[in-house]
Amino acid sequence: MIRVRKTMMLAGFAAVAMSAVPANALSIVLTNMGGVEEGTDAWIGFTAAAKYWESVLTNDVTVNIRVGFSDLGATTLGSASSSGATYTTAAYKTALAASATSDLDDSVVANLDNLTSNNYRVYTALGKALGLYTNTTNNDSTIRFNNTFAWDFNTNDGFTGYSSDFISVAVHEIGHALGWASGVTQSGNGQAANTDLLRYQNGSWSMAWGGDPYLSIDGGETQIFDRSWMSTGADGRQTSHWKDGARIHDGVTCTQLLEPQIGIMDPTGGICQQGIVTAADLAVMDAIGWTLAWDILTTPTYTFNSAQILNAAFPQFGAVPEASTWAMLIAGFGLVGLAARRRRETATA
Ligand SMILES: [Ca+2]
Ligand SMILES: [Ca+2]
Ligand SMILES: [Zn+2]
Repeated sequence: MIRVRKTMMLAGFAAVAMSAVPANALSIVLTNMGGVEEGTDAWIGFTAAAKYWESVLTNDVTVNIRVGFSDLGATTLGSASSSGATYTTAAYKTALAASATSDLDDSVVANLDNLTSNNYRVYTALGKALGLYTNTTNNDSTIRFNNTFAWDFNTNDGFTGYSSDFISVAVHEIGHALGWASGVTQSGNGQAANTDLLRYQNGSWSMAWGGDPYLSIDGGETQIFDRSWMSTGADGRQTSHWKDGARIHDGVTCTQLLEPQIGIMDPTGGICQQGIVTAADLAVMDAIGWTLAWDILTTPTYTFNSAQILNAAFPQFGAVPEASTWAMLIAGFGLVGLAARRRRETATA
């Protein structure tokens, strides 16, 4: 097991990176289960994704995530299996109110009476942010990538062949691990969890399967940034996601988006499709108990794509330098160059 610590990758450019770390900061500790050895494309991708979440969430907690590869079948890019704990809804509401720091939080807290379930389930990573979960050593989530897919690890230069965006899937799966998830199930007996306090249908708080669910921070009156439809379950998409954006996708050639995705927590990632984090993704994180590095309500058009996420963590990959420069960078930083390894990832679980 290799524990991926921030200090390892900061070695080459410590002065630049450390100046951006706030006094209070999230720390995501990645533990390799196989295929994510230090210096590999997968390690760089996972580390960049983790550093992105660390840069936007300021809660002073440590989240432990195991990462690896498995054969997840023909249609699944990645998966996150996360630990959780159940609290009385009263205790959960108290913790959420106590953690409120933003205008967005104040709006959520003002509408907590709409949440009428008896109990509420919270992933352990989110529980740490809320002060509900204090164990610091247990694993919070296990993330697996499909080892049968072709992955592209650097979207600065587009996609090589018909491949999928590794970093955006890593950001998406870590998003689930941090609590971007629903408890809505087809049986109707799903326990309200994580993002469900924001889930409404026709102005009323709802845990129903199907229909037209959306997330709201103002008691169901409006959608978050006017577009926060959710997957319904009945639409064939898992309920822990935004509503799937219309697209043309044959599973072989490049996917064609017919409308912008609501955010990185869209349920599907297409071939040759760059993932993009939006203000809506982050607003939900703020609402469920995390503290953001800035007031997201002031930046409703915020976006950050997978290339920007890679470049923020590993600036040496950002400019797509000429071949001779690549060799120098690789030697200088002791990393395996992404450019030299543009091929189907063959890591094994
Ligand atoms: Ca590429
Ligand atoms: Ca918050
Ligand atoms: Zn997902």
